[in-house]
Amino acid sequence: MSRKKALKGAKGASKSPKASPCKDGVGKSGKCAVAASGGAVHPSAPSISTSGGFYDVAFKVMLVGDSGVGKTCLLVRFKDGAFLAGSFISTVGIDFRNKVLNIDTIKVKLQIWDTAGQERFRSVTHAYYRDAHALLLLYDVTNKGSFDNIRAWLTEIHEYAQQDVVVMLLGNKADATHNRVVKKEEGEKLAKEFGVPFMETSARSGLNVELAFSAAARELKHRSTKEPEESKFQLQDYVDREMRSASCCH
Ligand SMILES: Nc1nc2c(ncn2[C@@H]2O[C@H](COP(=O)(O)OP(=O)(O)O)[C@@H](O)[C@H]2O)c(=O)[nH]1
Ligand SMILES: [Mg+2]
Repeated sequence: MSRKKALKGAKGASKSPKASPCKDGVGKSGKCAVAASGGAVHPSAPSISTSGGFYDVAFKVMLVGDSGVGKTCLLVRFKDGAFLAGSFISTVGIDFRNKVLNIDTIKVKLQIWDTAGQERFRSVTHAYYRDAHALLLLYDVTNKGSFDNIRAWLTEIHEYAQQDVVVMLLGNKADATHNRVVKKEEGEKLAKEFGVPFMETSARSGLNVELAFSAAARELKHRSTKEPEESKFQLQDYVDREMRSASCCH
């Protein structure tokens, strides 16, 4: 029996954004038989490979935010568990990586799209918003400008993404205590104002990197499998609980 069949009875992500059906490994409902591997792709001609592992549901997650906030480093940390220091990893256009997470008994494949924040890539990025199930919006706690631009990013997301896209605000580079110019409370306040979950992360130390992606995956999985009578999964509550339990015991 295929992993897909194991999810028999799931309702489908009826509230999820409408992704194009399966053309790059993630279907409208988040479920698709094709597992694409990572690699640079051209917007109009995604490179497809079937070398990915088994999974039950798949979702598109996009990393967005100003250039230099650490989107690529966050993705590399999550995918490979490493930190790439220096500026030699600048993103050109759009790139993606896959990772399968075990959420409860379900295998959730995240197809994570790394974008370049530069103005010249914006029009390309916009086209991808529509298909995204989740957006991780980053700013850099050592760069006030990147924080100030979050409002503009949220406006843009509102304009181009699906209405029910999962959005999380991440204050990255939390390790850089000496250079910090944006307080954690400021991030919390802004997130509250826009009604999105928030956490600080560090691609350098690994702080909350797994949590950011797994919380998004959990929310998406919950949406795609829930029965109507099931209680709503509370993303921020989950994040707070996980952070409390991590800080209590390590
Ligand atoms: N201290 C610190 N530096 C980071 C972190 N994440 C990224 N950087 C650095 O910030 C710069 C930009 O990172 P990059 O991932 O290329 O940003 P992007 O343009 O958003 O993809 C690089 O020099 C990284 O080494 C982090 O969590 N902590
Ligand atoms: Mg980049």
